[in-house]
Amino acid sequence: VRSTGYNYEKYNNWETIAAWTADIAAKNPNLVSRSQIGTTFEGRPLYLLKVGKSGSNKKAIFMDCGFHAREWISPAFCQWFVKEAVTTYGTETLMTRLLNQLDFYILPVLNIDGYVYTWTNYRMWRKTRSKNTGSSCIGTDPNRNFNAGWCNVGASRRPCDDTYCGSAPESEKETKALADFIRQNLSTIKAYLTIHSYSQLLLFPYSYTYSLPENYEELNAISKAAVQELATVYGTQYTYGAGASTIYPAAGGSDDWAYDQGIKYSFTFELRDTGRYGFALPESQIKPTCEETLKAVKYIANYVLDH
Ligand code: ING
Ligand code: ZN
Repeated sequence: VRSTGYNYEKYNNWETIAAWTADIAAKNPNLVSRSQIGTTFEGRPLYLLKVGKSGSNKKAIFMDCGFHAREWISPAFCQWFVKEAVTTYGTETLMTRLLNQLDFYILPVLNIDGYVYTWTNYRMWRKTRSKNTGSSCIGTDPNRNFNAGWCNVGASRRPCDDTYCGSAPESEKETKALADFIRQNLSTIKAYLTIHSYSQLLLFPYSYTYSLPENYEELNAISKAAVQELATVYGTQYTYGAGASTIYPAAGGSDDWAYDQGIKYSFTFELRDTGRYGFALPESQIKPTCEETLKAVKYIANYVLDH
């Protein structure tokens, strides 16, 4: 099992990440395979990596990164996760167990067009880059575009706003491709993880309502343990809880939608920091952020495996 000469401690542009998806799959055929679940508005391929030892009747965990274009630490974490998987399989006990018994579906960048735009035009772009009929403003907030209390709260119906919910649920090619893939794999996907930044939070449903999910106590206990694990690495403190009360009420999020599809372990991570650098987290923090986040993700995956 090999990694590549890739630089995981820098932010990589889309061209580099796209080449990396092909390379990591080609070099680790026993653990990684690449597929394409759709294309973006501007025509870029939505690559998905399946990471795990082949086996039958495996549960799966879906994790995506790069919903919001400016949250660069998020795609960096998905890349880090896959790197750790292929380099520690067979030597690290927990990772070996996870990959033997689970498949991870990793979507390294969902909002590729937006990500490219943050590299070429405007670092603080958040939304997709799709055209809006009747407006000169561009883009929809992909995390307001899911069919979960769609546009009822904490979202805007104005195309010029950063939290524009879109013309309809799944109006974006990117969110539709993600939702279609999850619907097609609902029998195996037991957990949904979506990686954002910043604020150091571990959130779970619901965000579209103050009502609590049926397994609230369980999700709260998992979150408490996961952030405890995370803190063992560098002492980074995370807050956790249901989205609406912990951060703000917001409808149309992917974690709420996945939960309502029956995926009972559904979480949103908000990675470092708490605002000093915000979205412009320095590259020197990529490694520590990814190392600590990896601990929490592995904890959740192991829990899901046992339940
Ligand atoms: N935060 C998330 C956002 O989309 C969130 C918070 C999570 C909202 C889950 C709704 C559902 O606003 C960031 N930083 O994007
Ligand atoms: Zn975000």
